This record gives sequence, C-alpha cells and structure tokens, in this order.
Amino acid sequence: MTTSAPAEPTKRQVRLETPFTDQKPGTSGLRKSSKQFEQPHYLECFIEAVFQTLSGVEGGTLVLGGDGRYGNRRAIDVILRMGAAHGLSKVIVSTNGILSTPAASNLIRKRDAIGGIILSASHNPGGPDGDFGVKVNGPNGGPTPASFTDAVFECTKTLEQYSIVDADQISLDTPGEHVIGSMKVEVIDGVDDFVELMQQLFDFDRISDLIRGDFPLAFDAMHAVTGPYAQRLLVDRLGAPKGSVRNGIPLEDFGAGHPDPNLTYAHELADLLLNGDGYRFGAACDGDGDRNMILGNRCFVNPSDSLAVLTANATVAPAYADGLAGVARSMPTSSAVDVVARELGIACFETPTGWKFFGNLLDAGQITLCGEESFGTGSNHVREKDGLWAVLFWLQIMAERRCSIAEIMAKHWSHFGRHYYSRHDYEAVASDAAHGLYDRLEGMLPSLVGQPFAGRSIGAADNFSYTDPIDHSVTKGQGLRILLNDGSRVVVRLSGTGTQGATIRVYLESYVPSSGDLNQDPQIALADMISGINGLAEIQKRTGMDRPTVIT
Ligand code: G16
Repeated sequence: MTTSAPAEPTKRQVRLETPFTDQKPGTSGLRKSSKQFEQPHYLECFIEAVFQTLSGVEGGTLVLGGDGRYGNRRAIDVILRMGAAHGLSKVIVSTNGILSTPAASNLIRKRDAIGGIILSASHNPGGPDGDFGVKVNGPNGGPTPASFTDAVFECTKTLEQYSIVDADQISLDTPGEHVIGSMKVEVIDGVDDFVELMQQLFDFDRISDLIRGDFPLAFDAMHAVTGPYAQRLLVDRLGAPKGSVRNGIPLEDFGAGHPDPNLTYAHELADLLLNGDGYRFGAACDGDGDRNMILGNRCFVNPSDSLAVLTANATVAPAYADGLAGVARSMPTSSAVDVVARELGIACFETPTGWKFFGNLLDAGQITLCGEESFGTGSNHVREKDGLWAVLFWLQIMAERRCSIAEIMAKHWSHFGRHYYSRHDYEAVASDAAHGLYDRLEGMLPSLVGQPFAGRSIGAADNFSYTDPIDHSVTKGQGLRILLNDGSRVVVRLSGTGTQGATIRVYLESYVPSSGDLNQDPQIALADMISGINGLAEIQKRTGMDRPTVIT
C-alpha cells in the first residue's frame, strides 16, 4: 500500500456559455462518440448533473472505473476532482481504472456505495474515432431507472456551471490510498472481489477438474476489460492452459476491433469453434464484460437459448442448488425460457429491453435469473448482466453433465422443443429513414390483425408497453410486435445504444415442438418470416441495404 501526501485543492466554479442539450442517456447511459466527449466541458457537464441528481453524494462513497477505452483515464481524473468538489467522502477506483460492469455492480453492493460511475460504451468500438460512454448505477448496484436518467437530462439542459477542484493526477498503477482534500481515494485491485464472488457461486473444484482434463478452451477478451478477469479465473484459478485467454490485454481501441461478442465481430473465435475441432468450449465477452457469447465445438448457443438452458440446469451450481424464485427476459428475447419456467412451476416475467428493468424484480426477490437476447445473462448475485458468470455457469453445467455443448442443446430441445430465433441488425441507417420505417409500421399495426403473414395469419400487433409489477411505473413504446396465430412472432425495434444514425433490429421467433424438425438452420426455418417482414416494412427499399449488417 502506498500513501500520497494530502493535496490542498482549490475548488472552482466553471461557468458555461451555453448548456449542452444532447445529453439524453439511452438504453445504457450516455453514449456518444469520443470526439463529442472531447468537447470542452462536455463530460464535466454530464457529471455535474449526475452529482446534482444522485442521492447521498455529500459524505457518500462512489465506485469508479471503466473498460479501459480511450478517454477512460482522463474521465477518471475529472470525476475524482469533481467528486471532491461535491463532497464525496470516498471513491473506490480500480487499478489502472480497469473495472468491468458486473465487478462494479458487486463493489457498489459490497461496499455500501451510493452508486457507481462506469466509463464504457459497452460493445461499441473505442479509440479517438470510436465511442465513449458514462453509465451511472444506483445503490443496488444496477443501472439507474428512467426517473433518474430523465432528471439528469433535464439538469444538463439548464446547467450554468460546474464545480471541480484543481489537484494532481493520482497514480492508479498499484493499490493504495490517496486523498484529494478531504475525499479519500482507495485504489483497489478490481479483480479480487469479483473472483471471490464467483467462488461463492460455483464449484471451482468441479470446473477445474473438467478444465484440467482434455478440455481445450478459447476465451476471447476482445482486448477489452475481461482479459485480466479471465486470466485470473480461467488460467490461474481453474487451470486452463496458458494461451486460453486470447486478446487478453485491454487496449484503448480494443486493437481496432469491435468488442461485441457475436458471430460477426468475434468471427476469429467463431471460426475456431464452428469450423474446426481443436476446441471444446469457446466464449467471448464485450467491452465492459457484461455480455457473453457461448460456443461449443461446431455449435453456437443463441443467447435466448442460453438463458433457457441455465434455467433448466440451474441447480448444478451451488448458488442455485435450492432452485429459482423466478426468471425474467426482455420482450424481444425468445420464449424458450418461458417453457422451462412453466415446467419448473416458477414465474417468468417479460420486461422491456434494458437491464434496469430487472432491478426491481431482483431486489424484491421475485426472480433469480434473467437474460436478454443481446448476449446478456445474469442473476441476483449482482444487478448487471455478467459475461464471465455465464461462462462459469456453462462450464459448471459441462462439468456436471460431462457432455458437449451440442449435446446439451440437443437434449434441451428434445425435451422442451426449439424456439428458432434470429436477430437481423441494420446498423448506421440514416436516422430519418429508420424512424420513417418504424413510424409507418407502427401506423399499420391495427390494420394487420387478421391479415396473412408468412403462410400464417396475424393474431395481434402492438407496441409493447410494460407495467412494473413492483413500483407500477409504466414504460411505453418498447418495440413493435407482430404476433402470429401459431405463437411465432416478429419484433421490430430501434436500438438505444448506437451512436451513428439509427440501428433497426428485427427479431424473429418460431417454435417447433420436440416432435418437430429440431436441426434446421434458423435462417432457413425462419425464411418465410424474414421475407414477410422485409416486404411488409419495406426494409431494403427504405434502408438502401440489401442485407442486415449483423445476423445473430
Ligand atoms: C444495453 C443494456 C441491455 C440491452 C442492450 C440493448 O446493453 O444494458 O440491457 O439489452 O443495451 O441494446 P439495443 O438498445 O442496442 O438493442 P449494453 O451491453 O450495451 O450495456
């Protein structure tokens, strides 16, 4: 432990000529290009609004860190100096400012913090020409609700000044304690607490036994935050061979990659697993470590199916050995988990897209597991989705079942039936074109009911609205649903996380019972629905794109 001498900071009020009016947080915090964040006072204004809105700042403890992308270090410096100006008593920062989103959630809960600020644009590319982001989590460790982010946005629009102190930059190279005026800064190893938490949830001996056998695995950290966590967990603790963690050094621009763990952006890993026989297990996580992709030898696990399999096999993990209170999924996620929940006799909730909607259900003890089609799964151990937790959970299932991922999937479908599922993303579409498409389709919804679609007929069509069962808040306009009379459906949504133009997401789902054909390519199984929605929504014509940018 090192201790630096107390600094004597000068507090300044910086006056603004005009406030920023574009700081409306999206699905997951304020996400903009690095260039926008580099405008003078831009970051400071948003942080000022956060400190004015967050409860308990004066005298409180805050957790701070990020995914290591370009801008991380500068932002930490600014937030520390603004935190001191606003009277925080302590800030807990991770070494080198590297802290995954689930690890931050854990620390907030463990250290009774008033919340946390996580510097990440998640799966978006980083670097001077990439994106930066600020996520604010509340005292339960989860993303703050819309009431908070709306209040922050309102505040930014009328801000006239912000407070900051002048102080030397604190070294984040090693754990230690520092002060900025009367505010303590505790620099901790961000990995330790997370590893300890994982050890409480899973049987490391069993997993290690599996991994130390003939079990070549590849984990792709995509040069983002999970590298140090995966190295410590998979290699140092569980005994995976050196080299099992690929792209394990966090880089400011993610090695010029796109840290989104899907078949398009994690294609090197996908090639290794899907086109070769050298590995039995593959996984990747995104920029800030909350998303995960699971692959077996010649087998891709769709995230919706992943949630269903974890639910069906939950009791193999010590933390869930007594069973689950309930489960939840976001609306566009397939209903594969619903079928499992029905058999287990537990509740299954359908929420809007965004992890924050699981928070109340988790806090109220109504659910234990939850997940989203966007490569997110998690449990009540933190209040964020957790990429490495999902990886360990899959390894635990393999350690118990002693069979391949493909066999686990085949067994699951032969019992529960299969929800063929795919998501088609049209990225960086001109904003007007995307909104035009969406608004037109929304306007058509009432007239669609009863119409033929993909050889079936449309039973219902609406824009999804959610009433929170705990606080009864209502969230409207969460995605256009076209529900077919055989239980199949198409959902169209505009992404809340992109920064260039707009991203249209089309979600397709169709159920085949266990007696049906369980081994089709999803693109073929869903082909008539794909052409149906392309025609109905005029996707090609309106976007000018002849195919999606990403198909999951
Ligand atoms: C964020 C939220 C997720 C949500 C996703 C949706 O993910 O945390 O809960 O599913 O956005 O993204 P979109 O609106 O683009 O479909 P992340 O990993 O970016 O924080």
